[in-house]
Amino acid sequence: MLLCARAPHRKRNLAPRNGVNKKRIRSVRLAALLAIVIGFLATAPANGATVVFADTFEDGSVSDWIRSTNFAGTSAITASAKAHSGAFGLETYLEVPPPSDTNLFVRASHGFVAPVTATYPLDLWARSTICSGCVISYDVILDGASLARTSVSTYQQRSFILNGLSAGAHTLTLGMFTTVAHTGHFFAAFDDVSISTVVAVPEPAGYLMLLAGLGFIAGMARQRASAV
Ligand SMILES: [Ca+2]
Repeated sequence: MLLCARAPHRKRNLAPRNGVNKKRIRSVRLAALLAIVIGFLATAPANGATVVFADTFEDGSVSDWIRSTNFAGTSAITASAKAHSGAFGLETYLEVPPPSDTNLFVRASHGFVAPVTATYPLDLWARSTICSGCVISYDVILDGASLARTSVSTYQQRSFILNGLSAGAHTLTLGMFTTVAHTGHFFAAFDDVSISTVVAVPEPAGYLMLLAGLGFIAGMARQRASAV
């Protein structure tokens, strides 16, 4: 009798419970979707990187770069086939210095404007050349301050973080430096130079919300699968 009396009661409450469960499922599903949307918005960069200055030298010209040197003989800056990518790279070189000349440089400079005071990554590829009995390096200089003086005979990728670069005009200088080089063609070469703004770093909380939302969705999928 007890079972018979309770059975209809269960049936009467079953529909409302399912209704509550459906509402709960819808609420959880909505919360999960909101978490995913908020997480996505929080993880998406607020703004993409903006290129402040770039040169691949693929126009075959370096006429927009300014040469400077302390060598009295033959020197040049040119778009040459010494490229990391494409057909052209920037080459700075001098020819046949006398043994008595030391600390020679040939440089190419280019101005750029930082739109705001901020941190700017500077990326480029660079190499110097082999020198027997002497040293040849490539120079990377910003506003007259050395960022790198490196001797390497194959192209290498370099990245510099220009911290707190003030808004306004600046000068990037690339070039070769040599000590006691003589009787040869001495160069440093560069390619794919770029200065850009920093891409916004996603907030960790955004990733957590995104993962939470995905977790909810996965959980719901498992529940539905087990219910079937
Ligand atoms: Ca190139």
